[in-house]
Amino acid sequence: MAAHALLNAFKANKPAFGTWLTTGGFVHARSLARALIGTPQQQSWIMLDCEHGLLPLNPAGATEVIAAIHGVRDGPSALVRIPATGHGVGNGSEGVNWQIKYALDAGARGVLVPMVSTPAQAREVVISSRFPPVGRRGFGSPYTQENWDIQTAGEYLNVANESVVVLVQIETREGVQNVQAIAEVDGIDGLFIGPYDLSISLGYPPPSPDPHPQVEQVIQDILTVAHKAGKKWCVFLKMYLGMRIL
Ligand code: 3PY
Ligand code: MG
Repeated sequence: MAAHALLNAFKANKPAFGTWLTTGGFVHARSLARALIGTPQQQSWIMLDCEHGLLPLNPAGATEVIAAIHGVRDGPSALVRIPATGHGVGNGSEGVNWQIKYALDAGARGVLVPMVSTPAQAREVVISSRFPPVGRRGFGSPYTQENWDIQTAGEYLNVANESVVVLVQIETREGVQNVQAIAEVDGIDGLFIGPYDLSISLGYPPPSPDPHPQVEQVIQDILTVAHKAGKKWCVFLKMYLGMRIL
């Protein structure tokens, strides 16, 4: 099985610390991945932020950074936050569908989709992330397995559905209202809090640095819902310094 530090942490039922990356560059990304090995929190993932970061999906953006990170032996898992939001789902699920495909074809170990507000949107995210018969992710990239350190495309196909981590952001008022149904969608691995969007969507000021106490309560309630559904809960520890998945 290919290296997948985040999945290993999930299987060991351990909190998984990670780092947020907003800029590109092969050498920069490889140095970061190497630097995370042996950190006190055993950081197991790097999130490539193609939504609000300065990192394009393609060309020479996430694709190169994923290769750089996965070239580090026993390094962290590269995940991609795609630019499209759950609101883009429907009528062919425009951005969400092809952007998940680009990120996963480039070898990402998982995806994060912003602003998922309904179970239908969450289901569409899962369907875009999994090969048939579970979903309808297309197959054909000659590069994907190389970035998983897997010999053949067939071997990648055998492990992808159970190895790709699928995370959605709960950060809208509607998402909070539907959070239980979203958490219960099969194939969703975790709910990721977006503290800024969540705060402004609920009518509170943005975190500075902590969220408003009412927003904090909502965040704690989402933790309860996620764990009850057997899913992970993901939160920023300190804006732009680190985050963890519980
Ligand atoms: C938010 O706080 O809304 C985020 O998505 C963090 O980037
Ligand atoms: Mg957000």
